[in-house]
Amino acid sequence: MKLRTLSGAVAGLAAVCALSWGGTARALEIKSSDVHAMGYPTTEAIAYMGDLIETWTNGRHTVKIFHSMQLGGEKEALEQVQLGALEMTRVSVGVVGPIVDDFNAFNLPYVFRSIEHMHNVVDGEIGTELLNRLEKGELIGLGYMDAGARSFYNKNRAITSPKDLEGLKIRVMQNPIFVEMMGAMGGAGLPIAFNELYTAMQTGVVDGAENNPPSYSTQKHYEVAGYYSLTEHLIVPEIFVFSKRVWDTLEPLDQQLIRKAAALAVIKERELWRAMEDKSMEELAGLGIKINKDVDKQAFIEATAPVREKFGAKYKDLIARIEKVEG
Ligand code: BDP
Repeated sequence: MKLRTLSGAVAGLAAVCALSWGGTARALEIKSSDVHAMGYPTTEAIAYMGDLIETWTNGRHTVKIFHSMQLGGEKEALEQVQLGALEMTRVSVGVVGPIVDDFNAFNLPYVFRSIEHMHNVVDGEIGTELLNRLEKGELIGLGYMDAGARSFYNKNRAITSPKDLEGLKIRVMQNPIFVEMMGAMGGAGLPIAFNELYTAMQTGVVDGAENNPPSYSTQKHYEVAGYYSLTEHLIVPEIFVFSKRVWDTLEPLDQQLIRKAAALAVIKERELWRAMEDKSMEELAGLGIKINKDVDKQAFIEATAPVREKFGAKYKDLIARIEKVEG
């Protein structure tokens, strides 16, 4: 939906809500967690969503953000949301696969041909279908956010082809797919929570990790892993979810308002993301980080074919549909 149409729809909805709530509807402080600090596109988009919700409900509902890993890693955050102890969280789809496994179709290396391809998939019927399936994992899927493409960084050397990963221990997100992906590429994958990663690299538990430029830069991972090679092997979107347990206690009109605010937050994050990615690359270059663009992508695509075959077997139809989407 276009931004203006959406805003118009929201204004109407807010008016209806104001008439029908009277003084009795419950007030909720929506606690939302994120591993990133304020200023990052995801946290800022949730803050924006919070402002909208607060305005539209005349302050009856508010959003409080627990940023910068105050509540720990993403696996734990998702568990808290499933239990209803936390209302909302924004996480990488990377850690959602173990809960609703269809999401693993998005977690396969090189399954998306480009960012545009990923956008077309998550913005289309496949994206909606998967968001709806989160309900069976006690979650309400509110929307996707951008996270660009993930590439390798380490303290030893530039990565040009899979053979450069041999002997390197690389941290991956907590999902078996990524461990196998690393194995297929020639390295060793160690699943470690994001909040433990800096120390893990500093103390040599791992030699490096993989992530998008904004995460690499804002977490200052370059201080302990100064070679960044643009392999772009994963295009994993982010997702923000609401606790189904809490959701089910909300008035339908409140639910609609939250969904509208979420849709606007998605648009906001995408804008912020574009700017942040450019800014991060400039910052990294300015810091003298060794950015390697000379990557044999085809060799990485070929090396990871067995991972797509093995894990993709379960979602053959879904993957065939993803392939057909343009972009
Ligand atoms: C970042 C994501 C964040 C993940 C992190 C990771 O924004 O949600 O927790 O990667 O690698 O890009 O764990």
